[in-house]
Amino acid sequence: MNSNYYIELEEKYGAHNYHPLPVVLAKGEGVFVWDVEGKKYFDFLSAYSAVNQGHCHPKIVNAMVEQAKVLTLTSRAFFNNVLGEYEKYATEYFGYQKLLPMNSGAEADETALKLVRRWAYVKKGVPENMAKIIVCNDNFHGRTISIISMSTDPDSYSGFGPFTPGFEKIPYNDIPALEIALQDPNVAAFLVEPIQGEAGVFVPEDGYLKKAFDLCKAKNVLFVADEVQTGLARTGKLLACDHEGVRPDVLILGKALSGGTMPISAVLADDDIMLVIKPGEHGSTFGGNPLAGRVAIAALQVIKDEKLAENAAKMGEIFRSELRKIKSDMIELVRGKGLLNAVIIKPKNGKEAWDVCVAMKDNGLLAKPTHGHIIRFAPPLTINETQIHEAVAIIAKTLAQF
Ligand code: IF1
Repeated sequence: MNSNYYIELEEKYGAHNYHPLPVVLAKGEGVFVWDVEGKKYFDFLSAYSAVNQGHCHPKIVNAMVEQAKVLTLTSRAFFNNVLGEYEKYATEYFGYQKLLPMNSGAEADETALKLVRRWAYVKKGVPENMAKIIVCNDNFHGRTISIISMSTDPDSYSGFGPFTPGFEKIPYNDIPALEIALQDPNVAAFLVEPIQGEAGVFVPEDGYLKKAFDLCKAKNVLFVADEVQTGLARTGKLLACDHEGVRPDVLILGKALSGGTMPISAVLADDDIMLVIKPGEHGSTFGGNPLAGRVAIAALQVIKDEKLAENAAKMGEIFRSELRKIKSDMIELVRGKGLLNAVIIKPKNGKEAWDVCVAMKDNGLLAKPTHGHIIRFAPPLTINETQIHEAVAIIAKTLAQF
C-alpha cells in the first residue's frame, strides 16, 4: 500500500484535528524515519521532542518488551514491584522528594494546577476557591479545558468555552509584569515554560527565570516549570531551568520521559507540597503502571549514559552557526538553545514556512511549521556532527530552490 492509501484512510475514518505534512511514516531508527515507499528522512521534529533518545532506542524498547511479558498494569488499587523503584530512581535523578506519575503532558499540567491550588488553601491560607495561577501569554501547556483556559491562542481556546477561572495572564519574559501580578495575595503559583516551544522557540533573556523564581519566593508563590518539551536534555542541560540554576518548586515532565515509546508524564515536588494531596484525591488508571516505570528508568538512563545534554549543547551550537551561514532572504532569524531551535521564515513570492517544509520533505528532512511563519528544528539528541552538516545542506539546498 502506498502513502495515498493511508492518507485517505485517515481522511475518511479519523477526526480532522490535525493537518499533517503529506508523508506516511512506517519505520523509525535513531535520527531517521522511513515512509511507506521506503524513502528515508531526517526527523527534525522528534515528535515534538518526545523522541530525544532517537527512534526505537534498543535499551528502551527492550525494557518495554521485557516488562510487557510480565506485568503491564495493576492500577494503583494495589502496589507493584516497579513503581517504587521508578519513583526512587526518578526523584534521586532530579533531586526531589516525591513523584506523582501520570500519562500525558496535559495530565501532568492539570495535576500541577490541582496541586498548587490545594497547597495555596492548605499551606498558604488562601481562601477556598480564590487561588490564582499566573501564566504567560503565548503559553502552551496542553489541550484540556482548564489548560486552554490559560491559553491566549484562539486556535487553542475559541469555541471551547466556558473556561476555568483563576488564571492571570502576563507577557512572557517580562519581570515588571510578574511583579505586579504577584501583588495579589491569593496567587498560588507562577506556571511557565522555561522556553516557549509552540510560540516558536521563544528563549527569554538571560536571568529571567532566576529573577522570576526569586520574586515568587519573596511572595510565597510556587514556581512551576513546565519542562514537558524543554526538559530531558533538549536545551543542552538536563532541564532548561538548569541554565539559570533555578530549582522549580514543582517540575512537570512528559514526552521524552518515555523516549517516545508510550505516554509517560510526571510531577515532582518535595513533601511539603506533594503531600497536600491525600489518598483517593487524585489519580489515573494508567498513572504509574509497571510498564511505564521500567520504560522511564531506561529512558532516563540513556540520557545520562549517552550524555545527551552535552551532545545537544554542542550540536545545537554547530547547527545554529551553520544555519546562520546560509545565504537566503527567507531566513529572517535563527534562535534556540541546545537542539530546540527555530527559523523565522520571511515569505517569498507567496511561499512560506509550510512550502519550505514540503520542499524539505522532498529533499529528505522532516520539520513542521508552528504558527505560520516559524519552522521548529528539533532532531533527536543522539544526532552527530556529520548528520548536522548533512541536514543543514538539505535546508540550504531547499531554500535555494525558492
Ligand atoms: C499538539 C509543541 C504544541 C507542551 C508543553 C505540555 C504539553 C505540551 C510545553 C502537553 C505538548 C505538543 C502537543 C501537540 C504538539 C506539541 C506542541 F509545542 F510541542 F510543539 F502543541 F505546542 N507542555 N506539546 O509542548 O503534552 O498532553 O501533548 O502529552 O497538541 O498538537 P501532551
